[in-house]
Amino acid sequence: MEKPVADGLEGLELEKKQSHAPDSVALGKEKPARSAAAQGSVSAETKKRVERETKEGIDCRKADNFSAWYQQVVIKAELIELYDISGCYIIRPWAYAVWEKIVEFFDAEIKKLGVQNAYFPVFVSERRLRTEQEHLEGFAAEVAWVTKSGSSELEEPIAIRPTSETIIYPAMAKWIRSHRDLPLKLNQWSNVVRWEFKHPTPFIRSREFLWQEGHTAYADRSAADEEVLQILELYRRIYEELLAVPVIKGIKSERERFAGGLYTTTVEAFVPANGRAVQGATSHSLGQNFARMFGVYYEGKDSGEKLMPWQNSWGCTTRTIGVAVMVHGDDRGLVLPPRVAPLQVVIVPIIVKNAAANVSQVCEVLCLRLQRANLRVKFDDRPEKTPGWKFNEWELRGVPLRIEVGPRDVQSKTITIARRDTMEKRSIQLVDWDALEADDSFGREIAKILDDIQKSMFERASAERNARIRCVASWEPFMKAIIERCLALTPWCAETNCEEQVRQRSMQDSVSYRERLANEVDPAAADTVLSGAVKTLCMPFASELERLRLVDRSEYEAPAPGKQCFACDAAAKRWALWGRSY
Ligand code: 87F
Repeated sequence: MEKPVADGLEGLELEKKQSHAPDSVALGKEKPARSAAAQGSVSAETKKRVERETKEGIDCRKADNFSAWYQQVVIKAELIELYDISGCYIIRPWAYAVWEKIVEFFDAEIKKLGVQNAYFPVFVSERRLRTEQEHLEGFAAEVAWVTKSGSSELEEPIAIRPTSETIIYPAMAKWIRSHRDLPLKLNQWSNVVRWEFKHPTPFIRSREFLWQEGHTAYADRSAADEEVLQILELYRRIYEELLAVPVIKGIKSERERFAGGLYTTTVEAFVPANGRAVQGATSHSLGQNFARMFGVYYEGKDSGEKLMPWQNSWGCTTRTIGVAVMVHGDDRGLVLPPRVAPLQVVIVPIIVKNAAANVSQVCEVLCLRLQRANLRVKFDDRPEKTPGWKFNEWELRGVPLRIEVGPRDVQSKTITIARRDTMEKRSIQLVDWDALEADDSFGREIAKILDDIQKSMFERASAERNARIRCVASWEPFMKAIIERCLALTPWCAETNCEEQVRQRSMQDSVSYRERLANEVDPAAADTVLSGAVKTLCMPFASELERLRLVDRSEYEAPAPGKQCFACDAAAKRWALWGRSY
């Protein structure tokens, strides 16, 4: 029996989750606005309070206990709510809005490529699911089945889709008759269920998740191959341009590719805080394997002979959100890149009783101005919350930019802006309040700052990741890189046997390293050594090796002739990127 656990959250005081900063204020411990006004030092007082309150937000540090930190961030920033089925989470509006930004971008882009959306049933019969034994083999244990309706057993159990090849391809077989029906390009936005047994992590590994799955069929093999890469490029853009997370594009090894197809391409991300890689999204060439299994044939142009189309499939999931949280979040909570942030700017008034200046009115004008500049902005005019409480809450929730307006700002025609990514504060001089309403330079200026935040978040994440990729040519430095939670780029023979050897040997080496630490050097550090096997993340494309600048230009395509595999005696054929992954 599964116990309705909160997935490793037992240690968290969940019932206290509403009680970050706000409580001290709600309980009336402080009356900051009034006393501060009397002294004319609102901002100093506010600052002090923010510091106190911040400690009540996320109560552990990202660098000290990454998984506790992550669990707290996703809950306290209101991205997820826990659920009483292990591995299932409620996606709250704040996270769903991020997903909608990804959907909006990707959906528009695939439509430009001529892809059409459709929706297929969530259930699949056992017979259909089994049509495809080869690829199911490794996955069968993860398939969830419905066996009853009410109290009576179903005649035949039906599976809940873990992916939809077996649901979509029988329909495609009916719809594809002649070469005129090709290419056929379908996509569905849906949920899928995979009954994972590994430790669940919100967004990253959950038993139900949202995704898109694209399924396409071409007469022309090279057009199919081209699409695999076009889609992969869109996945890169989701990560790099929307989420400000750098990824590496490449092709999966034989061991890691989707078994039902010909080859798998991937975008791989990295979480510096714990040294784990994470598969971002995959785009597969299926060749004609599925067409053969599901009887997808069409009549050729000239001969009228029966031909099989070339198929692709590709998918990207709500995991994207988790990766962005892990990469950008800090000790204060979430840090959202402006392009996907549900709110890009929050305006917080510093209201001081009896002050002559009309702070609220100014805030409203600023808010309207930014709305008209198509920015996602909120004027946080809740009277029952102090400015410090609001600062704290919006920082926790990752809003990229805060605008503060106080009475002195109104007098001096300035506003204070605070960037969430760098926590940097500065004031901006405005020309005239009266002219503001008719002038859109303010909107443009804020939009420019948001662009700058987006850009610098990506640059910072890239620099952090790049510093953690090591190019190594033999076992010792390879293991050193892995133990130090880096990714390793190596010359590799590309043999499955060798990858298996590396897995096992790296596991043994980590265990003995851990034991040595525990017994001799530093017992406390032993617990922080990552366990688990090392695998190939991908064999990066030449274009990616060029971007990374880790190997000589002459070796972008492949290691120089004569180079040896870092792990065995064979000749090196490819560059491979290795790491521990989610
Ligand atoms: C789990 C249970 C049953 C992954 C599974 O990547 C089947 C599967 O086929 C399974 N987990 N896969 C591979 C999915 C391949 C492919 N499907 C379309 C994608 C992208 C979207």
